[in-house]
Amino acid sequence: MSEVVNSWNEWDPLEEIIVGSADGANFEPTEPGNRPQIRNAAPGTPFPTGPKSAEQVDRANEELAGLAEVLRSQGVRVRRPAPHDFSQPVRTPDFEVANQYCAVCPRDVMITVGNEIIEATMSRRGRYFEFEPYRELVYEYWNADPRVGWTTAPKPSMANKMYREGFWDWPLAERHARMHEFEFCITQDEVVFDAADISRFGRDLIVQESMTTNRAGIHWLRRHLEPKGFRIRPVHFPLDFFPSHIDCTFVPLRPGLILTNPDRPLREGEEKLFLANDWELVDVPEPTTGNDDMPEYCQSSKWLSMNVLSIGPNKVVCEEREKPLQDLLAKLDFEVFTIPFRHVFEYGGSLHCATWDVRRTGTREDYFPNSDYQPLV
Ligand code: DAV
Repeated sequence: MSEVVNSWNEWDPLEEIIVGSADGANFEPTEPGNRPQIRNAAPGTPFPTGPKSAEQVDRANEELAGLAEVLRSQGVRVRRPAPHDFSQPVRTPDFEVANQYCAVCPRDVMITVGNEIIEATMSRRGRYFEFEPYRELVYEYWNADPRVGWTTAPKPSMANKMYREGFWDWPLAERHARMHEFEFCITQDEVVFDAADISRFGRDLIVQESMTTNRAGIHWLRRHLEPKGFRIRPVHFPLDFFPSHIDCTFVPLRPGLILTNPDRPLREGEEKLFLANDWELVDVPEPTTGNDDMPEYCQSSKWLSMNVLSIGPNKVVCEEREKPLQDLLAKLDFEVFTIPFRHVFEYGGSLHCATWDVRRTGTREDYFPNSDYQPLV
């Protein structure tokens, strides 16, 4: 029997995946790690709190069901998170937050690394317990196959001292001056990472330093995964002043091909590893919708356009309005499936974010044979 949990990269033929759900979703709370803002609203306009409206939830759920449908039509087994009441507050000895967020973006929380499921530490208070809607599935996989590994990364305190709250008020000039320091709203004292800052390439995990993943988080990943034969390679995108999650910036689609974001080049020198191993970096076209025209509660950038999902090394799902990107993908020999997905944007992501793949056909390959890597031990 093949492994119940088996996914080594972002592009191998997809067999089983979790598609998020907007049921019970709430507005993300304002907290030291997050300052959500209504787009184009007057400064100081408060961001809504509490549950999202039934219409908002239904519209997103309809699009998520559309994604599930396309995946099923391609022979993929689709699973969904368990219902969860995100209007519950969270109170720990270190913090209190009035409500939680949603289960639309499992990608941010859960990651499959080969035959192991890892639950990320998370970086925001409203998402502290976001693993809960996935636990039933995790138990199912874990019970079904003794080869399934299951790790929960250490929970950070998320106390005030974990955050640098001044970050949100830095003027642009200061951001620019600090852009090479990679210091954002979280400090370096505790282990912090969101799963979506990681991109899987077989033996290698490419991890972005960001507002949601710090150097201690990357160090924990190294200590945990290097003994299992993985290499953890941090990357940086200095022109992204609010980096969070790598999948709108650097998106591998098959061996040798990575979609890149023309506004967010890699730190100088970091491209060498990819070029030396025959990876082509291809800039995506300008998104069809500018930042000012994104949905009003959406906290992500226009680059959700490139948040595509691979069904296999020659099949991708792309948002229906992103015609220029669809054309590029077709030119690169992909079969492109298109679906509407814009009502999902206000829940933190697009097609890749809203999923968590647990099984793809394939094994662990070395896509970077040409590199020197110094493990910690
Ligand atoms: O570019 O706004 C959004 C990714 C959210 N999961 C961006 C990143």
